[in-house]
Amino acid sequence: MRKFKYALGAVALMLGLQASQAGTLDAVKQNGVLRCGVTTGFAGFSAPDAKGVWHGLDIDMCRAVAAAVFGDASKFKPVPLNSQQRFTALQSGEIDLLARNTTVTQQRDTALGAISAGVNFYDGQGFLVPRSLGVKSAKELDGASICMQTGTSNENTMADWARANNVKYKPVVIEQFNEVVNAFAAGRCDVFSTDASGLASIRISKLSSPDDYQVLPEIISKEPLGPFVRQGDDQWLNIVKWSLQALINAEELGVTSQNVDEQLKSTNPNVMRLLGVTAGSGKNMGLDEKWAYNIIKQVGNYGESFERNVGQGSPLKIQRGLNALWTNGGLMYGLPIR
Ligand SMILES: N[C@@H](CCC(=O)N[C@@H](CS)C(=O)NCC(=O)O)C(=O)O
Repeated sequence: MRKFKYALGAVALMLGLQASQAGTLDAVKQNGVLRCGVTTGFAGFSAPDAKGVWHGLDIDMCRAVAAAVFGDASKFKPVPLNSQQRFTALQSGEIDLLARNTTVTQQRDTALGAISAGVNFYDGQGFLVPRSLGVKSAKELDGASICMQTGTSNENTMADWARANNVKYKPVVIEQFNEVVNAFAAGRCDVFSTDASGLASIRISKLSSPDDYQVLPEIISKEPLGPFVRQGDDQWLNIVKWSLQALINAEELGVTSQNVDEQLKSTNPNVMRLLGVTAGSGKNMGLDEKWAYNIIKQVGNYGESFERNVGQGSPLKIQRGLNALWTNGGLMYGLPIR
């Protein structure tokens, strides 16, 4: 029994070491595809269309990294994961990148073998209720049953907020996304609580009559969502981090999927560095100098991706709000590529 336990420990340690070792870029290249952890299907962020092709703001993160690494945004494989499964999949090496409405928290960044590579959507936790409940504010939720998904930051945030506001509630916590949505739609709980982006997506894409539901005005937390990688591979962390920064910088500089070829002639030093006309940034990460050019040409800039997937060009119609560029009063601020 004891021997067995030691053997098990040794295997776990080996797996841990393997998972935390550097060399993700080489492994991804060798596989010929980026394995990207996404949701099980969450419209606007990561969901398959009728033909089985995945789209969304988070899918564009997978596509951007695939474009940076392979020069081909299509070279990624979506790996659907529910909230509970996502960090284990990253730790075990099943995925190379987690791009799935995941909140950056100190605990996740330190204790789970994962590390954040930036924020691609600033969000906050909110509440979705049927209009028939007749509730106008979260403060009126005393005694309500609240649906949430297992393994989300939403469970703890809800408990903290309820305690602070003297609201008693009954948590209904379910592991599978579709099951929790169905429980809510069937009235097995009064309220759905998760990130506001999630509520907008659920309301539009999962409920048969969206107008029968409303999102309450209270946002009770900060939920900065973004991509994560495994700890222990700084080169790979940089590739994911700077792929996101390239999307944001392109929007700041007015470089789009439509004008990127024209912009190759730009004399603006920032554009020249972004597009690899002035070399350096690619070599520093072990990538082709056209890494960011390929991202912008195939994925577009952050604003294009936002509008197409979750903004005005999408059914969700989410306002830019906190996700506007800093020059427009938002928090999106491209770290300098130089
Ligand atoms: N941002 C929160 C919540 C993210 C989350 O997992 N939300 C659920 C509820 S909307 C979800 O995306 N589920 C989709 C799935 O499991 O496939 C977190 O990081 O814990």
